Amino acid sequence: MSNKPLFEKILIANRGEIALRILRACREMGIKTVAVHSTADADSMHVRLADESVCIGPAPSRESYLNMAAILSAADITGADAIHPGVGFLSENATFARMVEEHGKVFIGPTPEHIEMMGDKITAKKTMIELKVPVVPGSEGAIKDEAHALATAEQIGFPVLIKATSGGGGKGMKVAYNKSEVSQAFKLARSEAKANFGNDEVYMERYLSRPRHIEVQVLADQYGNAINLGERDCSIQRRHQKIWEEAPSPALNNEIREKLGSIVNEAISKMGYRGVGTLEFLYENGEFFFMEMNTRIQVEHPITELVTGIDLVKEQIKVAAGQKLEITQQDIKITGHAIECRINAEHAESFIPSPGEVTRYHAPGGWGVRIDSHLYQGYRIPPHYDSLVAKLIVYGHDRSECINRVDRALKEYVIDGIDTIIPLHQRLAQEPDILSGDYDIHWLEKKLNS
Ligand code: MV4
Repeated sequence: MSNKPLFEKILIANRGEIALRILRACREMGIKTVAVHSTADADSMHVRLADESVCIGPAPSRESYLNMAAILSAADITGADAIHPGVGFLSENATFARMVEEHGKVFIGPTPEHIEMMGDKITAKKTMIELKVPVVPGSEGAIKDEAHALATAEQIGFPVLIKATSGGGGKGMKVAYNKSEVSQAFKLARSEAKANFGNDEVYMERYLSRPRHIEVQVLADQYGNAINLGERDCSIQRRHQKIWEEAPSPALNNEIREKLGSIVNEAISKMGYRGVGTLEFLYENGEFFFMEMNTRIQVEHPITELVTGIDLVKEQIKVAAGQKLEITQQDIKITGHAIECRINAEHAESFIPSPGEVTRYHAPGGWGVRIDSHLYQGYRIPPHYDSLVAKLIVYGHDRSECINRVDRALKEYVIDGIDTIIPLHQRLAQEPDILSGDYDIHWLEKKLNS
């Protein structure tokens, strides 16, 4: 075998369903696992199933899952040769990736340089322009002052959107519909950016009023081989939290999919990117505009796995170990349709978080149903973390079968003792606009307010 050996032991620097997802991939690859956990997660499923576990601190994330020194110590003590950061927490932290490398261990992700490059949204956009990826028309770089903001807005044309350079997730974003709103929007975006990211730099784009959020999954090795695994439509969201995701997007045809795919492959290969990644686009009136690139595995990765048959976490681990990608673009065939319903422990109407004990638990099953969840009967959901507690991921031979199966599986799902947003998903699976695929990024919020 010419390929490099895999890791012997991976430390999983995360919690909840994603820690379990990574653990399962490791087990199937014959790699030993180390779970790390806060005191609040001692009874967690990923801790129970891991070969070894280390408590890394108290409940607050800052002192545990974000505690770089504690995680590195846990890796040293257990002799782990690689660290998988999962999603959120330290997964896009270039400083952490660098520290892991300096410790002589492998960070399962891209290089710190690529994380940094994509973390700075102006640099990310400039990079994509050079690589011939279409971007939203906007300012060339940062907006320096109010006069610069006004001049740029008039050049771009209204409405315009001011965004934080270090942003993401919608924080530090302000729209201006006309000249008189520019200075206020600029000042607000600046102060929000400063408060949220410690960096008040902002830039400007033309504001797209009714786009879809379509993202492309990529996978690359360190030898310049880059492929894409098609797109996901993540337009059904609330307050920048995705709720329901689909693959493929109901809005695209094969011609436009392949055109976008080849642009993306070439860009990723030329960047020298290694690992899994996602390019986020806004799609409006048949046009794509690059927004941001995520340099991690994403929560919604399983829908891509179902329509391609490829285990993204295993591939991510293999390329991090320095292996050459064995899959080519010709091997990728998008077959059927997949939908992910994110089950949050929140009230389905008020969205008030609902931690506490799961008194009864029964997960759906049958053909085409996958559950990624760390829940079990008697588990106490701690109040300190993200409210995502399960993902219902459904496959169908076509979109219509997939939606009928989502509806059927939701009716089987029993989670008692806490509130979940299952009733919201039941509603979505019946909505005419969802059935026809006619929705954009504002659809859900409009629906909830009506
Ligand atoms: C935009 C946009 C409209 N026009 N950029 C939101 C989060 C950040 N990642 C980028 N976002 C947006 N950028 C232009 N030029 C609308 C959004 C946006 C959005 C994007 C994707 C998914 C949900 C969203 C909800 C509100 C606004």
